[in-house]
Amino acid sequence: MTHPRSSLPTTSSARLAAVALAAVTGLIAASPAATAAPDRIGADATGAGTLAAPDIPFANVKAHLTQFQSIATANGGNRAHGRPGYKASVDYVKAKLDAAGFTTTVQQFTQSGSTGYNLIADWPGGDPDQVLMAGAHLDSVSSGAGINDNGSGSAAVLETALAVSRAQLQPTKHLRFAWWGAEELGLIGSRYYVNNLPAAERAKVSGYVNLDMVGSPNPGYFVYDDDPAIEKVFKDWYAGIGVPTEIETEGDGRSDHASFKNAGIPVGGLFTGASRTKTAAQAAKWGGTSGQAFDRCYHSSCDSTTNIDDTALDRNSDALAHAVWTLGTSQPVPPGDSYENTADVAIPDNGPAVTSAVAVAGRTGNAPAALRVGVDIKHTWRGDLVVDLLAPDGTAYRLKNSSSSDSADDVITTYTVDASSETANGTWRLRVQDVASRDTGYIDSWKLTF
Ligand code: DTR
Ligand code: ZN
Ligand code: ZN
Ligand code: CA
Repeated sequence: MTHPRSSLPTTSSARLAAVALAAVTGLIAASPAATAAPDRIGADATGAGTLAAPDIPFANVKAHLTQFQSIATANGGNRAHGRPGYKASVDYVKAKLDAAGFTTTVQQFTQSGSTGYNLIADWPGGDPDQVLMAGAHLDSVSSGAGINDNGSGSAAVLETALAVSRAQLQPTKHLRFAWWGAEELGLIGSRYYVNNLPAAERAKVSGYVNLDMVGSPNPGYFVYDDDPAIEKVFKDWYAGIGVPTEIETEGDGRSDHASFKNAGIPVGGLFTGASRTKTAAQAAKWGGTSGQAFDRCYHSSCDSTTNIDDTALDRNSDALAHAVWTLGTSQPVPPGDSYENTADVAIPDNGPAVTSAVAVAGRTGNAPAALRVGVDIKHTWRGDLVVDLLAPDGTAYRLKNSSSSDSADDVITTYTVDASSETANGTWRLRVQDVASRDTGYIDSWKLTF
C-alpha cells in the first residue's frame, strides 16, 4: 500500500491503521528460467542511479500469513523446527518462488535430532561478485503458529521476492532471498548456511537484510544500527513517510543477522518489538498502548493472525522492497564519451590568447546541459590566466577569470558547462590567455566529456 505522511496520533488508542550454492553440501536445486525487461533509472543524491521500488500489495502479504496459520492449524498448532508444520511452510514458500522464476535451493541440516531446512532463492542475473541478501526465519516456537514471529518477516521477504519477479528486475547486484530454519533454537539454520558457504562465496555477500517480527500488534519502528548504508536506506524510507524510527536495542544479536555479522558481512534490518514494554514517549510518537509489550503474544499460543498490526507490516514490507531496489540496483553514473587533446600549447607571458582544439564527430543533437570540461594547465601563477571554452560556433563560456591574488600553481580541475544550446559536433576550443607578466606556463591537456 502507499503511505501518506502520517499525522501524529492524538490518543494512545490511535494505532495507525545458484550460483554460489552449487558448492555447498547437502543441497537440492530446482531452476526455472526467467526473462528480463529494463526499467527507468533515476539518480539519487550520491549520483548513483537506482530504480524505484514498487508498492508491495499488502493483501498478498496477508494471504501468506493466512496460509502460515492454516499450515500450523493443520499440523498441531505450530510451525516449529522438527515438526511437520515447518516443512509444510518451506514447501509453501518454495512453490511460490519456483513459479516466479527463482532458482530455489533447500539446504538440509540436523539439529536436536531432527532435520532442519533453509530455503534459498536466487534471482537469476546481477553481478555474481556482489550478492545482496534478504532473509527471515520461517520457523515458529512450538507453542504457537508464529504469525508475527516470524510469519511477518517471512511473508514480507516472500512478497518482495515475488515483486522482483513481477518487475522482471535486472539488478546490478545478484539478489538472494532466504528463509531460515531453527532460528528459535539459536540461529541454527542461518549459522549453518554462513558456515558452509565457501570463503570465496562469503566474500561476495555485500549485505544481509533481516526481518524478524515486523508486524507486532503494539508496534515500534526499529531499524538495526549496523551497516550504515543499509540503515540509511531504511531511515530515509521512514523519514519519507513521516514516521519516526528508533535504533533497535531489544537484544542485539538475537536474530539471524548475527550469523552474518559474525562472519564480517554488513547487516541491517527492521523490527517492531517483542516482549519489551512500549514507553509513553514511544506511544506518543507511534500510537498504540504505553506500558504494554510491543507483542504480548510473543512466543505464545496467541501469536496467530490476529496478532498483527497491519499498518506496521505493510510499512515494513514496502520498506524492504525499497531497500532491495535501492541497494540492489544502484550503479555509478555512466562514464560518458570523452574527447581529448594532449598536445602541449605554450601560453605567452602577458600576451595574446592561445587555443587548443578538440574535434567532436559522430554525435547527434546538442551538447549536454552538464558538459564536463577537464582542464590541465601547468603555470607558476594561475591568477594570471583567463580560461574559456569556445563552442564550434565560437560562443565563449567563461571557465575562469584572472585574479592577481591567486598565486597558486596550475589549473587542474573539471568545469561543468551548460552547453545544451550548442551543437555537439564540430571543433571545440579551450582558449587561454595570460594577462599579467612574469609567470608563465602551458596547456598540458584538456578534454570534453559528453
Ligand atoms: N529473535 C527473535 C526475537 C527478537 C528479540 N530481539 C530481537 C531483536 C531483533 C530481531 C528479533 C528479535 C525471536 O525469534 O524470538
Ligand atoms: Zn522467536
Ligand atoms: Zn523471531
Ligand atoms: Ca604571466
